[in-house]
Amino acid sequence: MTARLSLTTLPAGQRPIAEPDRIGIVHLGLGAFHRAHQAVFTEQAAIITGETGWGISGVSQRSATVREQLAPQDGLYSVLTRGPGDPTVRVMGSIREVLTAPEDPGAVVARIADPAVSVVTLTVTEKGYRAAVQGGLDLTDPEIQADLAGRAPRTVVGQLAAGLVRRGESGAGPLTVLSCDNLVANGPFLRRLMEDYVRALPEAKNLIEQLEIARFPASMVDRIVPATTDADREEAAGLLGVRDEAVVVAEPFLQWVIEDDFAGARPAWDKAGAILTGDVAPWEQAKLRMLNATHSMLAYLGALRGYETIAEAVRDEQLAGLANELMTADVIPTLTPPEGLDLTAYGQSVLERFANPALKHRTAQVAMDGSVKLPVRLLGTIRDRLAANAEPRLAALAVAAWMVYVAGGVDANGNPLKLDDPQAARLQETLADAGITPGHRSGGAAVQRGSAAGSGIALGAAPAAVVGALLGVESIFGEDLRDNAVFRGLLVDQVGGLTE
Ligand code: CS2
Repeated sequence: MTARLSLTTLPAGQRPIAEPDRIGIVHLGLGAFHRAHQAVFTEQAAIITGETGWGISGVSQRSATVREQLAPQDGLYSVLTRGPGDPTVRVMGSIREVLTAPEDPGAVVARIADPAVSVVTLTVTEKGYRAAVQGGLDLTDPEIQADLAGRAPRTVVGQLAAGLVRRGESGAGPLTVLSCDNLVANGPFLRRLMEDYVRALPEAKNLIEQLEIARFPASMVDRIVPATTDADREEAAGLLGVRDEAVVVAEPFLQWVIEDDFAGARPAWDKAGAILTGDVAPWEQAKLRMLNATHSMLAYLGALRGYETIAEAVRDEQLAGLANELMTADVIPTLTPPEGLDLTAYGQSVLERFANPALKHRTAQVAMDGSVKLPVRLLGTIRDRLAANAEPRLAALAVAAWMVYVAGGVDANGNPLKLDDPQAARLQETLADAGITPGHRSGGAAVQRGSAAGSGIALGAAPAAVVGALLGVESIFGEDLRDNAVFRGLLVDQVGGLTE
């Protein structure tokens, strides 16, 4: 049997790895993305500078799986990079501790309060912030309420608030809280959620000033990191000569733009290629509205056509054309380009990255959590275009594709499409109330992959009824879009075009 990756079995060819002797960073949300992104920048910075104080304490917010993968490996794992040539593999040593929040919430708070820690980074996904549609904290969320009632905190805002309070009490010093999720103005957004949380605590008055010891810079992160499969683990084992249960897969490209607003010390991420800047907003808008929006569009349109991966979807010329038109016609007019970035060329590079056939990024993975992704990726563009009296047809098509995905529940070949979304129950109830039941195909022959015609999916209701039901979900669309006749008309046309 092949030995498991660890400090003792680490193959000679896999050094150097960073071998920090202290923990200086806490990371909330120890998924594949962090291991292929911020941890890689941290690793590279440590190797370049020789600094040994930036070990990472990674916090898994849900299951113990990540700890079970990493702990027996002394925190080591590898990144399997899949580009045009042969895949390459590299072992990382920056993660020094793995905590599982539900099992040991006290340890998480203690780590955030540790005076040796000066940075907390987060990748907890859109839904992990538990925000309400207006942008503030969702104080009706039962988990938020349970944290506010005083249990050992399990939510991200609860963990951060408890950690900051303890830092204030013990004089542990300032802290930078760096959100790395795909959200608009993620830093200020998180700061606002923290304020809402602290204000709702019984002892609010004394606590609000504790927030002042923290900074919440914004950041834009970019790297395509599909979920790891057993085949990836086999391949990594072949390349490494030892078995790595925690391997992550990524494309060669990686980018990190960070607002230069730190409360205290930080790793030399800039030496590892991160861009430190006074204004992240133009980068973040370009990335969310171009890359993430076309990703979602391709995920829904691709899944409806029966494509399993994003690469297959973008190799369909018609879908690639639609993604390109979304960027050029609807998105670019809403953007101010970051200095030195040609938006048209950026759009092309995004589609080329999606076409990477080695990545096998599943459409179903990108299609997840649409109710929290659409507002960030597409609805800002739609609002801006409507305000300019323009008709965002392509952005409406992407939203319509999501509607058909949710309301139809099957692809063009009759295979079920899974609705994996924090608001799944609510969406299904809304549809049921309107008499729409998912899971239909019209009787005709299975549609050929890549066919230009309608998908053959029957919604069991008129397009206007489906649009009416889903557009009424205020937590996604707000009142403004729900009541916008132009947008509604575009959606009805596009849903009609996508069905039958
Ligand atoms: C994707 C992103 O899963 C998704 O929704 O759009 O995770 C995307 O791969 C990254 O943002 C790329 O940086």
